[in-house]
Amino acid sequence: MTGYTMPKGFLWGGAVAAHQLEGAWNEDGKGMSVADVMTVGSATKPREITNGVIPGKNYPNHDAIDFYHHYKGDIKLMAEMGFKAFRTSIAWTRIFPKGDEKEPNEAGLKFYDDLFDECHKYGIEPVITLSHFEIPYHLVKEYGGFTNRKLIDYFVRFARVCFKRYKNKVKYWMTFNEIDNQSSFNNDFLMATNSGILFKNGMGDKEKEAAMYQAAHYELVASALAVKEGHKINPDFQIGCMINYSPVRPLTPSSDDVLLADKFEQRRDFFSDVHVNGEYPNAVEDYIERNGYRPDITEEDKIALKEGTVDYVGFSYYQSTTVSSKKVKPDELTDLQEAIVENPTLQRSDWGWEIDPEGLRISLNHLTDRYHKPLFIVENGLGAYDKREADGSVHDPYRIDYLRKHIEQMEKAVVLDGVDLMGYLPWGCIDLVSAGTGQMDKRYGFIYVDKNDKGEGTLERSKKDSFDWYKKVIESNGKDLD
Ligand code: P53
Repeated sequence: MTGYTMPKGFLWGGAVAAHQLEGAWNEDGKGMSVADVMTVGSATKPREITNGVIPGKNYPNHDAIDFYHHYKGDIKLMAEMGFKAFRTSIAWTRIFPKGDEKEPNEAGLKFYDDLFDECHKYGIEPVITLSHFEIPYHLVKEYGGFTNRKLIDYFVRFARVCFKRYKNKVKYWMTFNEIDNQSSFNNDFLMATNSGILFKNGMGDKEKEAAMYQAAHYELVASALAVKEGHKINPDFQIGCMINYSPVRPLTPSSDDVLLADKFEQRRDFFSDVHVNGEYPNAVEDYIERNGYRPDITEEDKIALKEGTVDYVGFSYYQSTTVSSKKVKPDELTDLQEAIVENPTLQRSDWGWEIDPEGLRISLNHLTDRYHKPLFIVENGLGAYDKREADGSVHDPYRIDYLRKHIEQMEKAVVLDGVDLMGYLPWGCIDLVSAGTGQMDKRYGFIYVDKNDKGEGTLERSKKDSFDWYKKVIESNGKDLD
């Protein structure tokens, strides 16, 4: 199949996050992060968030795929695919093990120096998320995560140290991964990973939502202050936000469904609205007011938000969202999750994620119209069960099919719709620990890693069929999609 050629300099590559692949969870001075107290789950069983590390439980992030000791070989494989960019995160707890220290941990800083050097050896541009679901556990337990204003300073200190240290090695940054996911404030996993909030049993929706808006505010201020500092440290830095974008569709053409979809989108886009515009959108400001949440927002915060707007909008795209006013009336929308229904026109993955390639083109158009900023697809992909054959090969036509259809839509958005797109970094380019379920067997990679949900395996790496396919896509700059 022939696709369109992407503009010169388009960043083809892949994406991962520190806690999902590095392992070495307590080596070289690394502290415990919130990901280190999460057990393995499954497609039907959520991960447990334990009170500290309990001996005998299976914590898949502790060892993950041991990228910490395998990164040279892994980067070499990515270079072989022709990667122009590689997105990962800096584990906050390698740099500030508890999060509130004054001085950083040199061994942690050194690891990322070496990793970034390894990328540059092959002309691969690192794309770095500062906070990707790996907030120091100490900040969660002792401070209540981002419900505490002190976290702003701790995050900004972490950001400043990274910006200064990697000033000449990293150009592309993002502050908080999928900051908008916490709009589903009843999801304990998303609240813990996004903002370091552990809700007490029996807390009601109102209390949870108020805490979410407070935490989101402090994170948005922390992000803005970091962006401002980053630009001072290196004016060439490109610092973006990162959201989990999902275009919202009304289940029917009824006005109630359409209005519900609009309201849903306003509340979901609130996070990127603030990141890009430097101020709260009216709809959400009114909503917060009306509900009596009154977060602590100072005049200085407002100035910070204005002075630290982002350079681009990074986003993950996995699926679209369909809502029905039969579930929630537009004026009664609180937890966004409650409005969602299945889209009867779409197929689902083995984990129930809807597959909607056209939704990616729609996303690119919506985001362009809303923000007038360059966009960057920093996650997209299919989590699937793979089978490694006796000879080491892995045949994954379903993954190729998924990616091909999404790339096709992305290319149409760039060429036919005029979207300004920086690059495409599919998720989990090497098999890693799933964030949502903690599984190894929910695989996204072009590179297979021999390890299962029980933690057994040799960690041996092998190329899937999708490896050679993606290599051709990159080589042809998007033209050869066969
Ligand atoms: P997993 C929820 C909804 C959308 C994206 O997810 C999400 C999540 C969290 O599970 O996470 C992003 O591994 C995230 C990655 C994550 C990836 O999507 O649950 O930024 O860390 O691994 C895929 O299949």
